[in-house]
Amino acid sequence: MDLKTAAARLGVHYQTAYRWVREGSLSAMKIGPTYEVDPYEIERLLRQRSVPVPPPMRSRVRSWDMHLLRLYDALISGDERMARQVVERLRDGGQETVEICERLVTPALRRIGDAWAEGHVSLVEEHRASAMCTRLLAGISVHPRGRPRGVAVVTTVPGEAHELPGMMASMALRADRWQVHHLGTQVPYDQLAALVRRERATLVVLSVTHTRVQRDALHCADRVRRELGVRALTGRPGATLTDLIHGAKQAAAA
Ligand code: B12
Repeated sequence: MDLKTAAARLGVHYQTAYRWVREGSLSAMKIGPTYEVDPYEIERLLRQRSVPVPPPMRSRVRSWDMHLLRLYDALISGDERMARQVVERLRDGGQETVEICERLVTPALRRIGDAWAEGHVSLVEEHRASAMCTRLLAGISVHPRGRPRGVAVVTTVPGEAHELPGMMASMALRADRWQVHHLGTQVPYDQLAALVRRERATLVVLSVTHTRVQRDALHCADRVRRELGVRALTGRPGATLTDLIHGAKQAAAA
């Protein structure tokens, strides 16, 4: 049978069946310009797909505090290999990226901020640690397959130079199947609006870490809603990624 019929039998889109052929998970023979699939191959794949796939093993973390301490020490001493090991071991043990952010990276950054404010950590040590966190987060970011819930734009308003919370917000949304345009920090309203229109975004997320920009962020979100007719969420220090995911889901459902 041809690939179109095979796709229909398998209950998937033609493009999906075509991708499977290209990847080698569905055997097909190319005859002229078309692919021919053996009906037995369809039966084999249907049988294979009907066997439930067990969820990934997730080992229990006995003490997040211990991992936090190790990560904090690694970040402060500039030991990137150790920091990567702490984070990747947890990831390989099945911990979700959002959980690693919330229970490990965010508390470590807060601790660094407190130590910096008290004069125990220097500016360069803090800069080095932040740069390490950026790379660690990029390394554990996930992009699950599937139809996106919507298109989100993540950034901060001018005056907000803290980029890690926005990065974590983008990671959390991507892990929850949003298509994300991550714009880094400090994007002026007009340019944000142009991109939102061009990409037909359905959600704008403004991260806030520096309390001084909270009002500007709320004002910007208000303009996004009124002028662009697009939902907008603003963060605040201490707000969680779980709050964000929840708010984004509500926005998508409304
Ligand atoms: C690293 C850092 C910097 C770096 C940032 C580098 C980088 N690449 O990002 C640099 C050096 C640039 C910097 C600069 C400054 N910083 Co600074 N910085 C920090 C530090 C140590 C970590 C920042 C961070 O990532 N925190 C974010 C996480 C860890 O916490 P969070 O805010 O709760 O984030 C969560 C939520 O935001 C949520 N989230 C994200 N998006 C969204 C969206 C929605 C809708 C929702 C619901 C949730 C959500 O997810 C995050 C993760 O869980 C903090 C310490 C701290 N306590 O945060 C200080 C801190 C934020 N900085 C501070 C200060 C004072 C400054 C400066 C003014 C210093 C100066 N004199 O120049 C400047 C301001 C720059 C500016 N204009 O923005 C203060 C802020 C105090 C205040 N009242 O706001 C802090 C708290 C340090 C302190 N203890 O005093 N900083």
